[in-house]
Amino acid sequence: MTTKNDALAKWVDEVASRTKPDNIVWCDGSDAEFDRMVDQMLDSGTLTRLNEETNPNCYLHRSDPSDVARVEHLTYVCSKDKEDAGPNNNWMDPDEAHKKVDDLFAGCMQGRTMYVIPYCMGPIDSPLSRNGVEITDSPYVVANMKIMARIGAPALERIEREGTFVKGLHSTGDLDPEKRFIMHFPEELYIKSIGSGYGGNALLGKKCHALRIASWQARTEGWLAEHMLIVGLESPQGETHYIACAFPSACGKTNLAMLIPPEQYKGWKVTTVGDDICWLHLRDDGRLWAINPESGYFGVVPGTNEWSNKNAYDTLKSDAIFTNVGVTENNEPWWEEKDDGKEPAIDWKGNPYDAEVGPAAHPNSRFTVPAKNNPVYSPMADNPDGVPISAVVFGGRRKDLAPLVYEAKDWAHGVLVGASCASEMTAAAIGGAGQIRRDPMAMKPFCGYNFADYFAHWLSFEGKSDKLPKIFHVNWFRRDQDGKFLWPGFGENMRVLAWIVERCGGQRDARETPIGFLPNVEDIDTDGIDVSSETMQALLSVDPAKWEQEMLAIGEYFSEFGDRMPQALLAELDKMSSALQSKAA
Ligand code: OXD
Ligand code: MN
Repeated sequence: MTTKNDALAKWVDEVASRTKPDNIVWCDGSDAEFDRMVDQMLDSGTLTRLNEETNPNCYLHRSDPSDVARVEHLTYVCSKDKEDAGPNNNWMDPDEAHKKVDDLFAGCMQGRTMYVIPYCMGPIDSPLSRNGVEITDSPYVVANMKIMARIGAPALERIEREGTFVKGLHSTGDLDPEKRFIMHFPEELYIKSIGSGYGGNALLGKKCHALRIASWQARTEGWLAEHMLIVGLESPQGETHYIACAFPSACGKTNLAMLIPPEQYKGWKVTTVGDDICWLHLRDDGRLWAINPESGYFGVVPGTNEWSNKNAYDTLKSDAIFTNVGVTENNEPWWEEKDDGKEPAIDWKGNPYDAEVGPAAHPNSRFTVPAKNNPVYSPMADNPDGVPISAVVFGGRRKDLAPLVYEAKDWAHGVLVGASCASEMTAAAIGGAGQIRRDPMAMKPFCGYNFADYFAHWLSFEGKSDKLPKIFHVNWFRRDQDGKFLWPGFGENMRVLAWIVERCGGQRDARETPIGFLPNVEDIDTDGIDVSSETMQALLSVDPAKWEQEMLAIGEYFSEFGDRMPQALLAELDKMSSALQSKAA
């Protein structure tokens, strides 16, 4: 296979002459090709087959122990003007960045095969989808890309028809953390990633293209590329609302997207459109329509069990590539809180398991699995038009301050709510786990341009439609003084989603506070869960003094963006601060 697209053919030649692979394979995306990749990795020891009876067609990959998460400190946005990347990104001059990585790419594929993977982010027949081509020397990347995106012949046809694609060059190099870089050149629609095989660094369609490059493109073209799950909620009356939720990495997006409603909500039907990324377009009807650019899930494994998320648990029983989990004596995959009554024998590094040494599964161990395995997969995920969004929900992991749920007063206030999100960091990125950091719209690691411009872009939607989604904020992670979670989470989050949907349908009133509209305590159904009305009061409390402190911290954070910060957002912050002050007075 080769291509009729001259730019692509030329780029492949150029890369080959720099990287010097032994041979070049154009990926057709077929099942036979996937099987060939797997066989090759089984032969080389890159993969091992898991227990065929309990986990058919499932494999384990153990990564280099230094290569287990995204590397934000080695991820750069290399725009021509440093200010365009903003203080939220590491920046390097594009010429310098190209030179730096090109030197590392020189000859790096000697003795290896170079794979050319044409892919399409989004349904293959959707005008909202975008094309890309990833060149890689990793069969693990080829197999995972087949799960995560629409790859191969249909994508190449689309590229040849449309003539445009994002270029992504990847090599595992020698996995030396000192020679690891994830570089983005937004003006050239080019990504160069070397030295890592980890999903977020190496499956270039995902974070690098569908968020960093796409967010830049979205701004210039008038749409939004967001770190959001998309879930469909059909009420017992048969009305479906789609909601898009932005939570930082490893804060439960996959769980929420596949939620199983508790007994009291059995009349509701929950379906998954996406679990990580959402592209939003304003259509002529004035509504924001969303597609999920991905076709698979790259989810966090630990904590997944039959009780926390049976849908996810069932989804990954077959056809999954596990990375960095433990195994039992019986060769079944094992992870912390799997709660299946079995014991790990070998840990994620391949050593005999010893609880004293560390967990069996790495805290950021992952599964890659086709979305269609999900028992509640929404066929709308393949709809070329996407789905209309009724509510946008922001959130984070905060042990205090933020109530269980509140609703922004209007779009501009909602943008402030999103822009001021903060969260405890998790194992999804190297370094800093547990520390609170500002993570606007859960996009801190993923926005490919200056956050000040990004906030202005979000604000710009206000005047364009009066049918924009309502904006909410949730916090499933509030704790009591002993550090115990106040809210049970998982499927019980349905109780909060139901309130959100009812607010969207105008069926519920709420109490107005300086931070937004909060539920009346009795409007969140606690029937069947062990949450007392005092706990509910605590979950829905707003402490004006603490919030005033928060306003100062937000103001300080915004000041990092200097004059570029939109005045309208600062005005929203002032409005909220004054409302809090008059409440406290
Ligand atoms: C992810 C992440 O893998 O956000 O989705 O890190
Ligand atoms: Mn993510």
